[in-house]
Amino acid sequence: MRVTEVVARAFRLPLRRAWDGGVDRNDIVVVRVATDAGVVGTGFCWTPLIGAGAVESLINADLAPVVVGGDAHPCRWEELRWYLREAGTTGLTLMALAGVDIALWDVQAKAAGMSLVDLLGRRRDRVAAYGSGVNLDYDSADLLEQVRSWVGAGHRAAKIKVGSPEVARDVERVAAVRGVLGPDRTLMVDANQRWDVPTAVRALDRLAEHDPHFVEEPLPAQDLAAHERLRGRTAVPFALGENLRTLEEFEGFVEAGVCDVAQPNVVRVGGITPFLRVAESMARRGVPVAPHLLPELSGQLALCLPRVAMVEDIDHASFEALGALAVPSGVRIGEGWLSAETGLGHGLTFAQDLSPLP
Ligand code: SMN
Ligand code: MG
Repeated sequence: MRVTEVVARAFRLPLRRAWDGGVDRNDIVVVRVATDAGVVGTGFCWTPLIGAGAVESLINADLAPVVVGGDAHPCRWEELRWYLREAGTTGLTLMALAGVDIALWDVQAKAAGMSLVDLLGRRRDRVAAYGSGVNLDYDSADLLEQVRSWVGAGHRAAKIKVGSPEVARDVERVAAVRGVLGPDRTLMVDANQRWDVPTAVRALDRLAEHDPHFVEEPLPAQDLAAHERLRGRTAVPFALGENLRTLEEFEGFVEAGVCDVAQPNVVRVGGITPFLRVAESMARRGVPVAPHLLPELSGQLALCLPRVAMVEDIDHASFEALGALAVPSGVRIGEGWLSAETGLGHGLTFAQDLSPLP
């Protein structure tokens, strides 16, 4: 089966409520891959703010001409990454590769008459999901209302932002959220790289009494040495990976003993092909994977991983909640569990009337 056409188009999806720092939208690049067997696959890239136009161009101008005419199989991933190397080997390059790779997996599953989950190998029928919000800017009342809505939806775990200018604000908010969750639900905190080592030590010393399951991205994501210094000074486990891009980076953090839960983002690592490699490597090293965001695809992958922690039910920002889908994906979250019955492929059909980038 050969590829006959690759077309990428970028779209803007406004958020219902802006995320911290005024992020008021998510952009996506939808990639259509057609084949000589008549099978058409859909891929996508996703970014909160930066890069969708560049990724769209990279796919249409540089990737499409080499993908067209070749085998419609994701095993071309290494070759395509090599081909793009002069544009860089991570960042936008990996996002562009993800768009094509996801489409090629969709093609493979559809051609086999299978769902993506069954093609990859379903290991479980459901995976635990947790409520998550980008809520550092929310006042306490809005934050607690959000957490109550997750409890009301049946979630048994929640993640909130920390990293306020004053540690005391974080302590007060985490204490209040623990009060809403009660002692038996799981509470996680995400600092989004906002701390340095001394601030992280101070904050985690005080947050520890509220029993955080983990702290996510306490420090600048690339600074392995800082994570090693912090490791010796707190007992709170570390979750990280949404800003790591390569297998080598994931393995480096795990081998340094500073990654307790790995959180690869399927788009940022370059697609399903490299995501599975990261997940397998993490499983071999005893590290559970909690795929970052994108619940409609992350959830399907999580059903197939050798070692999984949980998936993120991001508040009002799934593709379905953003109005990006023409039909429901078949991925469902309810009572704290995610399940997927997608039909053929990954089941994501993007709406025809999305707004292009201005
Ligand atoms: C996050 C990152 C990027 C976009 C939305 C949310 C956050 C998370 O760090 O882990 O949920
Ligand atoms: Mg995070």
